[in-house]
Amino acid sequence: LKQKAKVIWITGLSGSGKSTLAHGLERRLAERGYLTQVLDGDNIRTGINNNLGFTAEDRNENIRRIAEINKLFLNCGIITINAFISPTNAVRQMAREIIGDDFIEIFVDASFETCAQRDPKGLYKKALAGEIKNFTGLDAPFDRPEDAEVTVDTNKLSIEEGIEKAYEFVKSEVRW
Ligand code: GGZ
Repeated sequence: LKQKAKVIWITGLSGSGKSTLAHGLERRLAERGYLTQVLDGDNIRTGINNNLGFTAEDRNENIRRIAEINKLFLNCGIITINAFISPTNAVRQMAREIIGDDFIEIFVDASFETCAQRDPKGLYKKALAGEIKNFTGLDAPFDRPEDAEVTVDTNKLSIEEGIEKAYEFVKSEVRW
C-alpha cells in the first residue's frame, strides 16, 4: 500500500465542526489517492452503537467500541477519520491506549457559546430549555484536550483553513 494507516481522532463540542473537518480532510486525502473511512455519529450511533445514549458510561462504551473498530481498519491499511465529542481526558486516553502509536488527535476548538449560537440542529436550544439531559458543556463535562497533535481554532480559521491546517499535519504522517 502506498499509505501509512493512521487513526485521526477529532474531538470537540457538538456543533464545533468535527464532521465538516472530517469530510473535508477525507476529500483532501482522497484527491491524492489515499484510502480513508470517516466514522461519526451518522454511521456509528445509528448502527453498531444504537443501544447507547449519553450517560458517562454509555459515552465510554461508545468510544471503546469505536476505538476497537479503528484497530481493524488500521490493520487493513486504511486512514480512519473519527468525529466524536469524546468529552473527557480519560475517554480520549482510553482510545489512545487501544490504538497505540498511530493515534493522531485533532481538537476542534469552538467555545460552548459559539456552538450554541450556530446550533445547526437546534440541540443547544433544547438543552438550554432543559429538554436534553447530560448535554456536553452544560450538565455533562468537556475537558479541553491537553495533548492534541493539532488544534483547529474555529474562532480564527475558516472551515477551509482548518481543513488545510489539519491536512498539512496529516499528510506527512501518512506518507512513507
Ligand atoms: C452531546 C448529544 C447529546 C448530548 C445527542 N450531548 O452535533 P451532533 O448532535 O450531530 O453531535 C452530537 C452527537 C454526539 O455523539 P458522540 O458519539 O460524538 O458523543 S460522545 O463522544 O460523547 O459519545 C449531538 C448528539 O450526538 N447529541 N444528545 N446529551 N451531544
